[in-house]
Amino acid sequence: MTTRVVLSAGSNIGDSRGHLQAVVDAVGADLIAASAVYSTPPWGGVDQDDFANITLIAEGSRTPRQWLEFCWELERVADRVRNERWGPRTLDVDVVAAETDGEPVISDDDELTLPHPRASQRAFVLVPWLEIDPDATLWTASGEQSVVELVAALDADDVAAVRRLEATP
Ligand code: PH2
Ligand code: MG
Ligand code: MG
Repeated sequence: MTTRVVLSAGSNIGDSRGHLQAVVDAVGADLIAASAVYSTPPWGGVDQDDFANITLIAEGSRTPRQWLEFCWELERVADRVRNERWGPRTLDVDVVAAETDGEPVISDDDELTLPHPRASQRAFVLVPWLEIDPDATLWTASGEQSVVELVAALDADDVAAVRRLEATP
């Protein structure tokens, strides 16, 4: 079995570029594509520094649950402290969506909710994703939607505020 995942990584404490590069390095041979680094205003209403964000596509033998645990391990290595919801962090790595043997994984597990329930509202996830997969689709409550359409439905100012920095972390 092969699982393809879309991962979103973000950082706004410490060496953000370094934390994002560590994610790319850890994915290693499973990496299909990594977006450029984007500078993005904080989403979610907490007053904090801008984030550096990347979106990755990876594929390998890990199950969706094992990809989640891989993300947690990367956060642990980055000394992530869990305090305020949507607050500042050294590194957050989320599984946005997964497909096992080409079939979308839909899960309402408390720890592994797939697709990520807020991905469709987040320009900082969707805009970098489109860079590496212009045909991307996401399963939402209203069915399968193209990421192009989801971005078009977001506030144009929020989309414009997601700024591409450079080709690698
Ligand atoms: N992560 C959050 C909350 N808000 N905003 C941006 N721009 N980027 C993030 O990665 C981010 C956020 C919690 O997961
Ligand atoms: Mg997150
Ligand atoms: Mg997270």
